[in-house]
Amino acid sequence: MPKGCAQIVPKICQEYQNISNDIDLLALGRTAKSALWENDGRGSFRRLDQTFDSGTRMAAGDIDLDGKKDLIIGFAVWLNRGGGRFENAQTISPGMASALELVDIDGDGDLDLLGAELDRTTGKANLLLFLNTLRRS
Ligand SMILES: [Ca+2]
Ligand SMILES: [Ca+2]
Ligand SMILES: [Ca+2]
Repeated sequence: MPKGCAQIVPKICQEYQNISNDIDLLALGRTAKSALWENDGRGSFRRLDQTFDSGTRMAAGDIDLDGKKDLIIGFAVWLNRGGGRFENAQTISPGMASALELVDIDGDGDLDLLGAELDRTTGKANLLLFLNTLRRS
């Protein structure tokens, strides 16, 4: 688990820095919906109204380069529209991610998605690379 991450049974939580430049929590549901909890900066968290599909892995980064951090949950892309609202822009693979990383693989200035999914029939992990087409290298 990443640094600063706590366990909320039965959900996994991971740190996510979002609206007010403090550390918010994304509670990932393995079968239930995932939810975002905003840190009020005074030690309390408020659950936002919007829910997300279930997923066991997430990544955060500014995918569309608008200055607001977006989310990948599973292989679903959620663009941050501000005010705690996220738009499901794309689901790029039906698979269940076992690892996700947003990184500018091709060096063109936008974040690309590197993922891994477990192939349950072979027991091997498939490495998946999705290039962000916002900027073309
Ligand atoms: Ca963004
Ligand atoms: Ca890129
Ligand atoms: Ca690109």
